[in-house]
Amino acid sequence: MAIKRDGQYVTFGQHIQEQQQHFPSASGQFSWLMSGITLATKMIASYVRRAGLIDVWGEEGSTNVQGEEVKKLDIIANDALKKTLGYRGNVGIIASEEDDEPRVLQEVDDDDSYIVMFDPLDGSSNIDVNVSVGTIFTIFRNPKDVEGAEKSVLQPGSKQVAAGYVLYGSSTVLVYTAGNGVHQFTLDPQFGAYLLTRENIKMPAHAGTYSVNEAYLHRFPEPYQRYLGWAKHEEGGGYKSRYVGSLVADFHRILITGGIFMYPPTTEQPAGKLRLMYECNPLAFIAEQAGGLAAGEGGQPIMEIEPADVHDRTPLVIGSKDNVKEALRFIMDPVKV
Ligand code: AHM
Ligand code: MG
Repeated sequence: MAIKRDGQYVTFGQHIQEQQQHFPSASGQFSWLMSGITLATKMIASYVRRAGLIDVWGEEGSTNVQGEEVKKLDIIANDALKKTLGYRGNVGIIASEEDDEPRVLQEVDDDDSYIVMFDPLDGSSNIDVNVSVGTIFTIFRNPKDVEGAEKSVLQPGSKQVAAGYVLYGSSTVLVYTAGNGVHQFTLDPQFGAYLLTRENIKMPAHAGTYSVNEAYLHRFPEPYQRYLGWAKHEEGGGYKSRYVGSLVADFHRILITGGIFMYPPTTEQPAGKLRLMYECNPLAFIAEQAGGLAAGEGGQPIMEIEPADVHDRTPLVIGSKDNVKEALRFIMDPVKV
């Protein structure tokens, strides 16, 4: 049930205003920016809900900078975000998984100027088969002393001002943090508003579920193989496996019920598949705010990685604190385990 305060539902906009009292980064400018993201995701949700009725299945016919087939809905989602953010005068730079380079939206001079990065439709290969997909976003301050969009976006995840995702699942949920806990809102299709449904989410410290594309097991480095072998057998407690193949859906399950998600390095993709800036950093921020952990290569905290390019990839191990620590015992110190 949606949470009520003084008998009233709490909308996303109201919640951000309440946050401003505790957290200075959630300024009036910030809530104006966030309203652009919520508007775009409502538009995307309406397309996702009508997939099959309107012409949004299938490929658009091009490949993106990552060499991946671009789906029609990828383009629709990307355009929706760019258009709504384009009308927010405080967004200076945007970067998207679907665009080759970060772009300056407008020259912004004041102190409350932001960079928004996003994966407009994550897991889009699932759209044609009615499986959940999502939008992931992260917000940084636009540094005044750095020249050019390419350089301005290259900030470690620890500098994120806010981050979140929208999961177009059995219902549409928005999960976000601005550094003061993790909160979930559910889109009420009748009101057209995101209403607060979970506040101050805390991930269970441990759960017996892992989420990994295990078909690639033989391509993972040996310590990951040994960890998964250990976890599934009795000595590790006999984990069960859940893998949707949409990062947002897999992560959301872990956020609520606990466990671990990993996308290790593979022989084909030694840096992993997932993108640091607009996939791993936002989820890492949310995981840590909910009491979990997120690590990259060699156990390095995801949010400490210094990016070299906006489309950098990183291996990812993320989830409940004790599950991630358990996995890192294998990954970081394979000899002693
Ligand atoms: P995308 O951003 O092109 O959709 O790719 C990212 C997706 C993630 O949602 C998911 O975790 C992963 O790719 C699945 O990859 P794989 O099919 O190799 O398991
Ligand atoms: Mg993606």
